[in-house]
Amino acid sequence: MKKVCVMGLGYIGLPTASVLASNGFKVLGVDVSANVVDTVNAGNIHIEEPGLHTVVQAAIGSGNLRASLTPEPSDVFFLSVPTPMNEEKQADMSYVRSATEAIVPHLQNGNLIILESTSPPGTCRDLICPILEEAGLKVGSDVYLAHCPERVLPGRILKELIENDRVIGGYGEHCAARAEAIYGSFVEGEIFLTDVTTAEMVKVIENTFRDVNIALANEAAILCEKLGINFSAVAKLANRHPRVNIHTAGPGVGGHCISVDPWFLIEQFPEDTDLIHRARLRNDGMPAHVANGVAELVAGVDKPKVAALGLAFKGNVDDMRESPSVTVVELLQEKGMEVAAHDPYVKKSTMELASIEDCFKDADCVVLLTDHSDYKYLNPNQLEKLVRKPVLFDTRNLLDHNEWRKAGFQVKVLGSGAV
Ligand code: SAJ
Repeated sequence: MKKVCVMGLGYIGLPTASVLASNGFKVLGVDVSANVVDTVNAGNIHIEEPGLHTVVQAAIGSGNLRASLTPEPSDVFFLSVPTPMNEEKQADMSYVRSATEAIVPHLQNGNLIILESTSPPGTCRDLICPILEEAGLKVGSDVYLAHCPERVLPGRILKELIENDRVIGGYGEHCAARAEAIYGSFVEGEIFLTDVTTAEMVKVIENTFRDVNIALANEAAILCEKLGINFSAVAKLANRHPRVNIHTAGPGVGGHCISVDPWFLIEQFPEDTDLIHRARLRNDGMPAHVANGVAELVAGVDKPKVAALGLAFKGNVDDMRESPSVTVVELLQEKGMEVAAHDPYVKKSTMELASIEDCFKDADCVVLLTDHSDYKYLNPNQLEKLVRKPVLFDTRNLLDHNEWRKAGFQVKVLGSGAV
């Protein structure tokens, strides 16, 4: 099993393809975008991820990695395509479907197909298997099918791809064991074998666990605001209990995973997902809570200007997918406020980006939305001279509030009842 074809060269596919190439596999990376294919073939990358450029460059240089618009016959096919959500909060499985259909003409006896994309439980059994069987391929004897959901954290992808434990679900025993042979060649974490639908559910419930727990933190933060106490102090003390782990409150949950995957379960089982659904709504309601907080801080100001710090969905990444920071900015604009947004990581954005000086200049309120570490190094004494009104709303509890207060800022923190 030396020849590998990776369908989809995004956040997961490209790192996986290059790690496989650096472990001696002959890898063809396939993407529907000619721009992505050309970029990768030139040894460059189209996404921001620490260390990835070097690994891709080395993989292309070694001749083990090539990119193309079309698949070719291989021993193993990885499906690492997006599984986004449409406007109706339904899983859009069209990329998985078209990637499967694209490999069908190239499949040969003994080939292994591995679905890496996070997918609604039942995808391998009810979507991929029928496509393969319709093409006359018996799964489990002619070809093998497995699901090995990715679990990496953006910003640490290359490290986690190797170090994390992996769950491999097989469509029958042979399938999982074959996939284990591939992952075993580069994964240093433990590998656990199970059936395909269990593996699908494991991944979706991992991210749902996180979403529900973040919703609990956000709900507790709102209660603390009403009680006039500080959520971070409550969480810190509660977390001294050996079996309690209160998550961090913030302006909402973004990214392509945690804010999306719980909907897969809600869509499939609307009658049985009250808790998951409520948690989703709580997290989706946080941008409005933040926007209302800003509106209170600028009440009475004529044509207020807001300095928004951070557009990415979380700190130290350039990814704006489903970012609550973007939703906050849009809500502030809808309320008639002028917003100057800054982000040190985001390079391409549909939203206009301001330099840090232009962002702060004449602002009536500074709202920190994304927890980029860079913002800890801002000097409030200098910034106080740029703004019109020294008001800070820290929605991530990131900054040194004493320093900002000393510089003359009025400070509000999400989850804290005291301004
Ligand atoms: N967030 C909070 N409070 C917290 C933790 C996170 O508000 O206590 C927010 C973040 O700011 C962000 C969102 O939640 O907007 C999600 O951030 P994250 O760091 O929890 O998750 P992702 O989307 O970057 O990556 C997750 C990871 N899952 C977990 O940590 C359980 C990763 O391991 C998965 O592989 C990835 O989703 C995925 O692809 O599913």
